[in-house]
Amino acid sequence: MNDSPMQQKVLVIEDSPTSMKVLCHLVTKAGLEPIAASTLSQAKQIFASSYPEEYLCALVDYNLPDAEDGQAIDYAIQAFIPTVVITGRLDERTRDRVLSKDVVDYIPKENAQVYDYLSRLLQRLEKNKQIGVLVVDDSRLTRSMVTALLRRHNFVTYEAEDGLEGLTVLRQHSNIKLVITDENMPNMSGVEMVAELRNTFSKEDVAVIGVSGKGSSALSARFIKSGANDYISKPYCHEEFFCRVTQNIEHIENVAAIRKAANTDYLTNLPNRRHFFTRVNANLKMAPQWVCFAIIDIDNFKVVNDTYGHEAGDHALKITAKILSRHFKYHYVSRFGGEEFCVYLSAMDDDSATELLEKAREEVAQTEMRYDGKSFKFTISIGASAEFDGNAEATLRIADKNLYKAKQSGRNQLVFE
Ligand code: GH3
Ligand code: MG
Repeated sequence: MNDSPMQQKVLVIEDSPTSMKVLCHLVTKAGLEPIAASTLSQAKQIFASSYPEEYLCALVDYNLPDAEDGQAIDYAIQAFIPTVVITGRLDERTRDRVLSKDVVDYIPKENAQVYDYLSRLLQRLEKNKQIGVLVVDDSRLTRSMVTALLRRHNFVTYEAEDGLEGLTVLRQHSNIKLVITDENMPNMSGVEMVAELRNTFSKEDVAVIGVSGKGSSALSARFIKSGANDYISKPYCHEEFFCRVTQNIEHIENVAAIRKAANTDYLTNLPNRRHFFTRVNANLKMAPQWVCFAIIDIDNFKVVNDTYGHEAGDHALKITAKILSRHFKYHYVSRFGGEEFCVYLSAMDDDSATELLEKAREEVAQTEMRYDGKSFKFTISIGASAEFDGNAEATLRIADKNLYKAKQSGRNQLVFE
């Protein structure tokens, strides 16, 4: 595993002060710590007093005063640091020489765009530490070659020697987001494995890249038709391999981000009403013995907005959401809209639910909200109901009536009947 939390530093070996400044700025912007060296010997000195595990990667200039022909690159690679080469030289010979080494990537100092590319690459290397990639191939040599390539980009790697073992490993590790598979293997082929895993994992949850031999376009199509996201033909160059890997990982991440945005309330980060019901309905399918819905509404919230401003109101909503999340961490809590929240409780009883709801109410009432140098307090009213006959909407209507009663009887109270 290569997901050490220590990997926060980036070794920058660069002799041009201007480039060094830009690179260090990019590294800092990515939330990482740049360690600067302007010569190879300085880099060696720095390195002698630290551990390779502390480094996320190294950004290395091809040409340095004491290493004019890429020797610093070899040094960084031998020190087991993922190495990104930065160079002003654009000739074909230099490019081929750099790419023949075990580098992560090669970035010519052509224009400002390349710095944007580098900035994304740094973020990618950081994110990859959390992403598992499974390599399925019956050849041990191929497996170790591919996993070595992936580890160079900080991925967490897993191996399986046929489709059956691939399925087992995939089910054991939820961090696996990409499977790279060969076709011809004993017990279960690559195509069979893809078809099988699609019964459980969608294309948006786990991407699959099928590897097909030279000239076998029929196999590429079979992979895609059986549920693979992509394919790559042998022999492939490392650059193409990483382009495909990154593209597929980014697709998975983009879908996950869209899903999260669609399910989350933008202000409080709580699940929204739609997502709340998706989760509640999934839980109700398991036919729990006892369930309760509670609607929580902030008292006189209009006064908070009118007195302290809308932004202070937003801040108070976020704090309230945090308090509720903490109290109901083993249950489902959501922002229904405005200053109204809803909680779904199950596997409890009336007494323990009352105690839990009362504690949340008390904590909100006692919390001093601070915003922009001002400080204020407010309370919440709660209407709850555990009368459930299979229709959640009906239970919510009773909870809402109870909330109305709580408001009528002076607010800052729970009505649960
Ligand atoms: P009650 O105790 O009867 O619930 O009184 P209330 O003032 O809380 O209720 P009312 O429905 O009169 O007002 C709700 C206020 O909540 C008005 C609205 O501007 C405010 N509000 C709703 N959503 C937001 C939000 O996202 N941010 C802020 N700052 N205020 C919001
Ligand atoms: Mg209110």
